[in-house]
Amino acid sequence: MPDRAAILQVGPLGEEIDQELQAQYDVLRLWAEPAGLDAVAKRGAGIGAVVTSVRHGCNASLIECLPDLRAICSWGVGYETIDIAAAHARGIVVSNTPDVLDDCVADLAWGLLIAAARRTAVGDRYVKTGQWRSIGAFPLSTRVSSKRLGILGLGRIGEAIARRGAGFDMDVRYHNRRERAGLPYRYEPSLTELARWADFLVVACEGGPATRHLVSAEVIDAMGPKGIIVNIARGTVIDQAAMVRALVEGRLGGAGLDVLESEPAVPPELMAMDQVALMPHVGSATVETRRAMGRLVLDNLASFVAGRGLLTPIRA
Ligand code: 8YV
Repeated sequence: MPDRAAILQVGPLGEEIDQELQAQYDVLRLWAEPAGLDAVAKRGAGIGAVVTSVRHGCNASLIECLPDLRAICSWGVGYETIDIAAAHARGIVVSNTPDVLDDCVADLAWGLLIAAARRTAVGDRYVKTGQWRSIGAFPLSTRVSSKRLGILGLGRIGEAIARRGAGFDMDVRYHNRRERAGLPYRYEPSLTELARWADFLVVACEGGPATRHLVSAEVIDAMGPKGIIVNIARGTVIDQAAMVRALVEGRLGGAGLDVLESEPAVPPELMAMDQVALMPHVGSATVETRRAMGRLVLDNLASFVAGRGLLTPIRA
């Protein structure tokens, strides 16, 4: 039997994938190495691939410890924690797990939009704590159907969110780095103008320094006291302090947030707000999608090791 390819796994990816990696490769498990990076520095030669995730990342110092590194296979669609520039500078290819999670993340965006507008989580507590019986009718909420939906970032996930908008009879417009041809949604070159127009603004762009605080105090003010912001992307895209202030002062109507700026820390003000629906960063977290993401990491790695290249390389 030929030697198994040597790989470095930065963090655990769930029992099923971890076991499959162990069965097929000679795996150095970084998170289980008490010596950490020193162990990699000692045993790094011969390691041709890193398996990681957007949560565990792969920075320039780790890349430097691996003289024979040729590929990084990451779990998750985001890659702001991976030093792509350092990897590409050395000709190291990097893959992520696009496409397979678009539907689940888009579903959750709509779940949060409806939760913030129709107060479904609040209503659930209302019923379960007996207030339906003791107080009676639940306060009126905000209509969702046939409203104006603005999307920041019309990539694959943004498009899946936009498509669902048709089912809610919504007028959909978007803001992107650049306009995309052949789509039935109007491009709005100014994010502030998109926010002024929209009833709901869904944040679906990538994270990292390029998009930090794109949703600024000015954009938040443009949403206005009836506007609702939904974020299924990265907490860093929104100026969170400005958003919390606007919510406290009633200058923003509500928010549905799967992600926060310093997860899992939650600004205490949000905890008490019925107009804010929160989820613990679970956009892709369904059994089916997480399995598909794990499979895509394994398939990328297998394809690379077999000399056929990565299946879903990041071209940034
Ligand atoms: C994960 C994600 O839920 O793919 C991404 O970029 O953010 C999600 O799929 C997240 O990485 C879990 O920590």
